[in-house]
Amino acid sequence: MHHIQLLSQIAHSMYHFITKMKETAMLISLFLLLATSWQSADAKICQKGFVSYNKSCYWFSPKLMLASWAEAQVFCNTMNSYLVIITSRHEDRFIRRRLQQRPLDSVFWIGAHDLLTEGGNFQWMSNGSPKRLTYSNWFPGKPDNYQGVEHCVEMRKVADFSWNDWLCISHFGFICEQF
Ligand SMILES: [Ca+2]
Ligand SMILES: [Ca+2]
Repeated sequence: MHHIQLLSQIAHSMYHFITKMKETAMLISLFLLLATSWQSADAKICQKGFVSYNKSCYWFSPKLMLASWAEAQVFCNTMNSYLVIITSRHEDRFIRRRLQQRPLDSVFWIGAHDLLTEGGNFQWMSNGSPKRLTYSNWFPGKPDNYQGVEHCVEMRKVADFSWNDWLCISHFGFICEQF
C-alpha cells in the first residue's frame, strides 16, 4: 500500500514536471517568435556591403567608382536593388550624413529622372512602375534643365547634397537601395 502511494506520488510529480517543461518550452518558442518578428519589423537584415536603415538596405559606391546614371541603375539592379529612392526627410538626412565623410566636390546619382516625361516631371525609377516625387530637396532654382539637356538627378557635397538635374552621361558616384 505504502509503495503504491509512493509510486503514485512520484508519477504525479513527474507529470507536473513534464507539464511545466512543456509550458517553458512553449514560452521560449513564443519569445523566439516574437523576437524574430520584432527584428524584421524594425531593422532589415542586409546583404554584405549594404547598410541597414529603417526598412531598406543601402549601398554607397566606393571612392573612384564612377558611372553614368543609366550604368549606375544597371549596377544597382545586378545587386537586386535600385538607384536610391528618397521619400522622407529622415531618409535624406541618413544618406547625407553618410556622404558627408566623402571628399569635397563628391557628386552622387539618385534614382530620379525626367527622361520619360521631360518638362520637369521628375519621377523615381524602380520596378517598372514610375513613382512621383513625394519628397524633394532641390537646390534653390533647380531643376533648371540647363541648356535643355539635364534629365537625371544628382546630389553634391558643395551644395550640402541638395538636388540638381544634370547631364545623365556624366560619371558620378551613386547610391543603391534595396527595399
Ligand atoms: Ca527609400
Ligand atoms: Ca541643373
